[in-house]
Amino acid sequence: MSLYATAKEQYAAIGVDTEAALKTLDAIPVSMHCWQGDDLRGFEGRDGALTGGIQSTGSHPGAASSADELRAYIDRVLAVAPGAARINLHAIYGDVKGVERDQIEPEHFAAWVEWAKARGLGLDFNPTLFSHPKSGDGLTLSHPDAGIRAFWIEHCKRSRRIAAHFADQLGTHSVFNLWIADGFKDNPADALTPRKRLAGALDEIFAGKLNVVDAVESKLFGIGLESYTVGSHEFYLGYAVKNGLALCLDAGHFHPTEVISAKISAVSLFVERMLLHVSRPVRWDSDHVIMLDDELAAIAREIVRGGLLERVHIGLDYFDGSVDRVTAWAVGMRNMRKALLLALLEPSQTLREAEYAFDFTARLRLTEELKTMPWIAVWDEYCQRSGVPARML
Ligand code: RNT
Ligand code: ZN
Repeated sequence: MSLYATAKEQYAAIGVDTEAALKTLDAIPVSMHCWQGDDLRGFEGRDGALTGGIQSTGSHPGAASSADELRAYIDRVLAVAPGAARINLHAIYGDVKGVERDQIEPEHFAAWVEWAKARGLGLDFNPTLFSHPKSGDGLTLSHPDAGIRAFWIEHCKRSRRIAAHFADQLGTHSVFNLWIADGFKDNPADALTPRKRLAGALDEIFAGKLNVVDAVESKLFGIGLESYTVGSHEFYLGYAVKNGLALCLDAGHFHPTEVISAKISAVSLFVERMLLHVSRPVRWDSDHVIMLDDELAAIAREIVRGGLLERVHIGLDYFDGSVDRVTAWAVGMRNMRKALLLALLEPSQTLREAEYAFDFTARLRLTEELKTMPWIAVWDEYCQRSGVPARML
């Protein structure tokens, strides 16, 4: 008997249908962030450091220096990452050499659309409000200068229209996710006014219905912006609930002992859609490559247990320049899918029944035994059926 056949029997014995799990698993879209491939430099041809309180560290050779090269890298990742994928772009990744951010148009992304079409991939989109002279004060959409705010509002509106263009062209939804770094290094004298300005700017950006999934992403702090973040979690949770937007939860954007897996069920009661930026913070929002660790498993479990696969958009967000970039992506994509597989192989009904009956002993026993069930045989079978290597040794 094959390892898979044995595993299938063992799972069947605890009420889990591995075939059904694999069918569901394969269809879950995971949106891969394009920016792991070039350390978030983009193709504007702008010399200068990455700003906005984020950092890519490491000097492993091979950062992509053109969109063609980046796409070639992504093709290599998709060849080893099983399951439905999407690609998540930032505005700086178009053919935008010398193009100001308040001038970007769908045509600057034509090559991405052609490439995505040929592969049946969906595209998601983010405006880029960092690494730019007009973000130099640490404020963009909440800047006191109306001219600076207007520049960024225009950039965001255009970005949102580009996302809608992707949806129209590719026949699948497009997530438009807005994150800004706005904040102060030291304690603000007025924490309220920048938030009012941000809310006003968002009202302009999100005015008018477009064929996009609108999402907003909060943050706790950034480097050099440690004391105050305009777009905090409470700010965006409130804004998303009030305006019917999706809320983006980034795994690195909370206090070190807070985890987004613990927030998913609560948020699901109040917003229709969520976007996840699955990342791995090490002591801070360091954006390490995601590992198959407890939190990754917990994130996947909460989505599956909550029946939220249709309402939670899973995206990755990390950038490690210290290792081979294609490998970094592939490891993360495969880990996300492994975590989802683990979640789908849970005998969820049995666990729930034990809990509903206050039989926490049975819940504990089963939870622990599940950890050493032969899930890897199911993974291997899945990879084989998907035509990708089971192991990347
Ligand atoms: C930064 C946010 C944001 C970015 C990307 C590049 O802390 O997580 O999502 O990482 O938009
Ligand atoms: Zn993020």
